[in-house]
Amino acid sequence: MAAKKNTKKQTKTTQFKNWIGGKWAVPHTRKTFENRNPADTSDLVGTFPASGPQDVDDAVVAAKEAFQTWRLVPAPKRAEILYRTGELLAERKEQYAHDMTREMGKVLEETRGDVQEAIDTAFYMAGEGRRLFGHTTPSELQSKFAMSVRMPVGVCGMIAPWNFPMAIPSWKLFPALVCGNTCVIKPAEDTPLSTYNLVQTLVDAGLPKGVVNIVAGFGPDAGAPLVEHPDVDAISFTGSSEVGRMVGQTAAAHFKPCSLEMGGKNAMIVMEDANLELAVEGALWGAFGTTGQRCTATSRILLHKKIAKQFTARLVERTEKLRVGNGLVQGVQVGPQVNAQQIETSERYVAIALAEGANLLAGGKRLKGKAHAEGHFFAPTIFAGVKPGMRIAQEEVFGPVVALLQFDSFEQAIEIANGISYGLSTSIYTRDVNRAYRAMRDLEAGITYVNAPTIGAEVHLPFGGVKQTGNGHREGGTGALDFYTTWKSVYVDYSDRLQRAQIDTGE
Ligand code: UN1
Repeated sequence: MAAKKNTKKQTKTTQFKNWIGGKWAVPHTRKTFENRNPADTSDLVGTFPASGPQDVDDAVVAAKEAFQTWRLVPAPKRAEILYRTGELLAERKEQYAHDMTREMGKVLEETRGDVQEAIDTAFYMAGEGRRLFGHTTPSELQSKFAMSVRMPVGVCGMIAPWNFPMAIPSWKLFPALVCGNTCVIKPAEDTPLSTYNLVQTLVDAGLPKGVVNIVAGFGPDAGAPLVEHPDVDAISFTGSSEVGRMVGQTAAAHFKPCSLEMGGKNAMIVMEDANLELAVEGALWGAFGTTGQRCTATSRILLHKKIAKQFTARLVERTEKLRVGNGLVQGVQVGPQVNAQQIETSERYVAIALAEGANLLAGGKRLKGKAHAEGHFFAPTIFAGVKPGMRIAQEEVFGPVVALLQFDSFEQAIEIANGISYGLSTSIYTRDVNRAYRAMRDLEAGITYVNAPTIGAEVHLPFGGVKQTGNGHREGGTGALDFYTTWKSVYVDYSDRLQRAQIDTGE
């Protein structure tokens, strides 16, 4: 990948190989899979290796070897490569956004935002190269110095999702790299090109060979061997709770640090004193932005009964006007779902909600017709009359489907918002400062927004959730550094005599 010529060839032929030890590697399996445009499935974006355990092993061997030199590169120097990566990504933003819309579907404005999130992460983590703070603290003994320092973990295995194809790999790779780790990343099978683009940029910015390796493929054949590999020292996974549970259990059996970021069923509370127009705008963006395919998507809207009717009418009216189509076309606001399986999930939940007695107010079906014939398009869908216990109010759909519920009091709203197994993002629209602060305190979630929808996290703050959304780790912010480093406590005794802690207390 280091040579630009090589890259061009890769792009033109659209046949990608694995990237291992600074070289393109044909998979041992000799198998490939296709990456197709979800807005037009006749458009083949590229073919990628369907790797197996041997490919994973090659990548881990390369990463393990590279770790011995990369860990010794001073952190500010490692950071300079990230800084340069940020600059190059900014230059390539338009091309990479275009590639991403083509493979993932979300509209160009949003894929630009996705690349921007990687740029932000690059600059933020580059800054960390001159911090990575530990602590110094007085020793209890004389002439003894005590400090704690951050050490890299080693080889980090990463399994990325398809909904933020560049941002989320950057949340994993950049902090890991600045801390001195080496990486093997398995991109999502729906959106591998954006990971290749990201790693290409790191390489062009001067990343030494073997420091980041890509093994493309499917979960059972490429993901599982990565999690199980004895020389992989930590695992970072973003995806479904179902797969996350398997990843976590496997990692636990090997006593491996493992960061899991999984589902959400994120509630927006709209109080009776809210700016309703603002809340409707927020709901549209939170529920149907990224076609509802965000872990932070607004999938439940809790309405105070005094404003429910008015809000609902306005939301339905605005939803029906949304332009759904190919994200590369100017004016389109909602792209396709990423693949056939996701659209089937949306259909399944529409059937479930109807059977549970919810009222379908908008959408509820696939979009056909000329503009939508070749892609996975689903109409933005609203259910009203939803009760807190219904499956449509409890389970993650990961599509453009939102459930409206009603409440009588602030206390009841908090109870409904918290009455789920997930705890990623939450939001409240109100002009009452006391309620806003109580919501910040009482909503059980890793993220709470006031007068904004449940989406829109910034990279320098911790990202992640409580309950079944995660297992306690955070991406973004300094939380990421905590995952990608391990603490070492160092004691330096300059007294020239044996001093015994807890014993030679000087009494
Ligand atoms: C996700 O929801 O899967 O906070 C990631 C946001 C984005 C990242 C979302 N910055 O909406």
